Amino acid sequence: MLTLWIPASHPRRESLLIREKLVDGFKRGLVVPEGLIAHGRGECFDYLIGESTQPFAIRAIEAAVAALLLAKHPVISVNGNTAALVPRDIVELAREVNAKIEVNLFHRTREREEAIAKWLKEHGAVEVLGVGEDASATIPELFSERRRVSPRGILVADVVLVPLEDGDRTEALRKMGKTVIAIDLNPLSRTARAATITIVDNVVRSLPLMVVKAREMKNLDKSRLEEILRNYNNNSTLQEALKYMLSRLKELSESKLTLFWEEK
Ligand code: PTJ
Repeated sequence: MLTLWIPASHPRRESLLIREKLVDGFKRGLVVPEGLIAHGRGECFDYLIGESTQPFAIRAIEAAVAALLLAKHPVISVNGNTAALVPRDIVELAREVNAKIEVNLFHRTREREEAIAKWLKEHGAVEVLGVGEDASATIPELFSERRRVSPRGILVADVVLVPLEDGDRTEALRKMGKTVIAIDLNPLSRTARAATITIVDNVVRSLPLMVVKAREMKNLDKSRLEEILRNYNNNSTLQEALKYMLSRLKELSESKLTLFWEEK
């Protein structure tokens, strides 16, 4: 339950509410302290893109949804932050694209795996992989706890969605021949650069949008979905994200920034 009361008129209300969700997730044992630090880094990049979903992210979302709809074994990988921020959207997206949901943690403990699985089930998930003995398979060349995966999930997946990730696993999954979709506000992170498709946007906006797009795109022909995927270029997406940040900063640096009229 969120405990902080924020007036409806507060100019930073949305942002404060997102923070509160993470703090609440931390108290529930879903989020690790490192997750709170990661969120702060994300917030900074969100400022730079104007805290709104930009066209380069929408194009990446469409390509990502096309990849998920075309996949034979799509999997949504869930960590603490994602579970705390968008539990219902994870479940809905999995339903729309027929994907499995798997818990995969960098700071893995049995208690967290179970708490996250329980939380997702409370939000409608029927099955959550990657808990306890189910995470019995290993991703080669990966030494973090993220190497432990389900033989029915990430191990056999052809497409894996990894919201808020650290770079090593993305690279390892790519080396295994999988399509990796990352959601990362930092276009310069190793994850963003190693993924097949990178959605440079806040997970709180992009996952709900993926659900909407999945509902729309489900009815498209396979050939149209393949075309969307073929026309997508991740290097261009990352370049566009950086160019957007640059132009926004340039514009802001040439405008009046002080809030009071008497300040020059
Ligand atoms: O729950 P666990 O144990 O699996 O741990 C999860 C964290 C997030 C702690 C772990 O994956 C981690 O340490 O990640 P990093 O290396 O800090 O990377 C997180 C990335 O996500 C950074 O590039 C942030 O900019 C980005 N990020 C943070 N919040 C958001 C975000 N991207 C999209 N939406 C956000 N809300």
